[in-house]
Amino acid sequence: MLKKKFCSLVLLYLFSFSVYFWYQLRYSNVTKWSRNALLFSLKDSQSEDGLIKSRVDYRGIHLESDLGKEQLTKENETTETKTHKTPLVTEELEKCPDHSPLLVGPLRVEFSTPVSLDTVRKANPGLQEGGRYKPHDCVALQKVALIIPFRLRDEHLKFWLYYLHPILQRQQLDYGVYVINQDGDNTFNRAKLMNIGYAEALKEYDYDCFVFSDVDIIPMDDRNTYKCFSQPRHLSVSMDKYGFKLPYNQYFGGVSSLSKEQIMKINGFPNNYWGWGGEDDDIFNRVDNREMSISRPDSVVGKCRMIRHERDKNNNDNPQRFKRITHTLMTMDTDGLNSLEYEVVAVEKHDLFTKITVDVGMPPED
Ligand SMILES: [Mn+2]
Repeated sequence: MLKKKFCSLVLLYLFSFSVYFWYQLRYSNVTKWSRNALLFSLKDSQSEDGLIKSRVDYRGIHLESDLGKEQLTKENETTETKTHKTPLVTEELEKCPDHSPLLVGPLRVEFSTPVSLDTVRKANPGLQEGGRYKPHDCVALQKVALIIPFRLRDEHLKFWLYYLHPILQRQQLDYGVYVINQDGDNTFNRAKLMNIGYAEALKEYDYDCFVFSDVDIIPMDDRNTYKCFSQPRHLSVSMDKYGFKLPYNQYFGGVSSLSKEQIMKINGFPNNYWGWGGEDDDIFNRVDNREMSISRPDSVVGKCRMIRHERDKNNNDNPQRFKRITHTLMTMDTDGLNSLEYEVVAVEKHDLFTKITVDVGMPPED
């Protein structure tokens, strides 16, 4: 009898203990925390989009510092259900700030040791195919296409990619890199390649800003933002080649940026400057003729280096350039984007850039 009583007492005790234990397990904060953590980490590994991941991270940090633990659990729960219902874009990301907090200022730029594309790939894991990038924790203020007129300068292009990709990412731009490669070995036509880069990039994405850069110019300060301004911008203002100053006041060569609207206003660039020189002065005249001015960074932020090289084959001085630049006002409405003719030979999507090879034709004989 006594033994039976003892047995049921033990059973009762065991039962109540397990109920208590179950209750603890179900409702204690600590357990819930780790449960949520587990759920989120599962979701992270499932989601292809970086969006959810950063949102959850952000929430975690924000709530941890601002709210009590109880609210934290609550908030986490609402996020959990929200992300469950609409697994992708849940809430809109905020705009990136006017001045990126990621900038570091002056940079060391040198060309003595060659770099490999593999090195550049490893240093820039956030890039998408074709040399595309956008910040994952904020919405970029501008969508920038970087246009590089190109022919047979692979070594220079490696340096450009090596230095520019990290800079452009720190500048929090939504960007794509387009190498516009002139096919064949006829006379080079830089400005026409720039027109083609503009047209081809727009076929791919809704870019609102275009930065035109020579392949051999590297900025020495990441505060020199490769974006567009209220006026057309000249970015390579103090080059080592010219003793870190402008060669002349109207100089618009090297690296420049123009918004889509600014490019439309000037009918793009001239198509008939064959060979070296003059086309940048023609572009300056176009901007000037449309009552726009050139904006520039100061000479400290605007420092940049040019890779030294021999003059390319089939890019001799254009003897017509002096005469042509005196006629810009007469030619700009009929020579430009509205008269652009070319043929795309190949489009290659590389990891670090999009290469578009084009047939630009030949200079007219006269
Ligand atoms: Mn050069």
